[in-house]
Amino acid sequence: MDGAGWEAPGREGGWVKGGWIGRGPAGSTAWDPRSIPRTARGAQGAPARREELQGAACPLLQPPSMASPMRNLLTDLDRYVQSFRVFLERSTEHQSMQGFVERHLPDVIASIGNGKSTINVLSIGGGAGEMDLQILSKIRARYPGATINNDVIEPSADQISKYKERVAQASNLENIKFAWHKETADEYESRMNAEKKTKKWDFIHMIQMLYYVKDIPATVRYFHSLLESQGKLLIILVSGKSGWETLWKKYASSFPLEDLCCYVSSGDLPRMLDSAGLKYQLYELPSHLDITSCFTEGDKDGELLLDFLTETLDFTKTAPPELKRQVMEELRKPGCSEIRDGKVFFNNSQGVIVVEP
Ligand code: SAH
Ligand code: HSM
Repeated sequence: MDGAGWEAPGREGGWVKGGWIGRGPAGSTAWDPRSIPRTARGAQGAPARREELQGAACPLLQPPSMASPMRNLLTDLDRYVQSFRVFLERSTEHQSMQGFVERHLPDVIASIGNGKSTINVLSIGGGAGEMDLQILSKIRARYPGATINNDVIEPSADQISKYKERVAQASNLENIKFAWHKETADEYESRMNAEKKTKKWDFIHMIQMLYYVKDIPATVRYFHSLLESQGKLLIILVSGKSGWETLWKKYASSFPLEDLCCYVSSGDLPRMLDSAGLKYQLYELPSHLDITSCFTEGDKDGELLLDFLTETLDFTKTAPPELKRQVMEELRKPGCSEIRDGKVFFNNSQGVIVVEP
């Protein structure tokens, strides 16, 4: 992967970057799920331990004896979804992904359904289905005669209901059967184990959701094991070159992770996948997020964006003033953002990882 820059508006590109990156060493040794326990990366880029992330070492937190009022954003899934929607409105996230779907997905899915009359697709954390439907339309186009089963694992009832509305309004979904499961990725795995099922899939995707599982390597390994012999696993995460990396490397230990989320970027995946001997391709997608409203006191959308950036429920009202001051200052710096025409554009570049069966 080269050091793809990110594109603020007005620069020459929209979506531009992609390319073959690497493969795991053939026959390399066993995967150690403990190697990167659900983690943020430490200051030197090494995985940090959960205890370190949760505050012991952080000078900005109150002493352990004083309970912090900060709660993880996922403790209120409705507010999480609300903040995600504002994030989508102010960012080019889905547009960047759409560029990938147009330019690269046809090659990725070129052989997943060869010789099959039914193609099984599993979406983990499918949200309101915007990206899912784009992916399905490419699979539909490549395999016009096949029936497609699309199963969605998604814990938010609100997201599922938006997804269903979108499907009801779409006109190009012939022969695609949808099934929604209101559960997390971990719950899906437990349910399958309890039912002693190992249903296989031709295409599995996890778009911007791996932050929310308990054990990232074990989750990737589990879902990879469900791939059919020609299947593919697509993972999208924030890029290791994004503003997220800068912000979270410095402040992950100050944010309330509460065992509900962690920081991981596409930059963490190669080590994990290499140690499992898996082959993969990486693509870098430039994207930005307009965070100007975060700097206007009392701006509701700005507050929701700050929640999303810090994974903290009501960050503005619950963060200690010194932490808030530092985070606001950090968000304007070049490691996180670019200031153009009086607006602050946070570097929201993403990494796409396509794992071979
Ligand atoms: N893939 C969609 C949504 C990404 S937002 C898109 O890119 O637009 C992350 C999604 O993951 C949310 O819809 C959230 O409800 C869901 N989610 C949160 N925790 C999860 C978990 N443990 N397992 C599966 N999905 C989860
Ligand atoms: N920590 C959430 C990062 C993200 N999710 C970006 C979607 N886009």
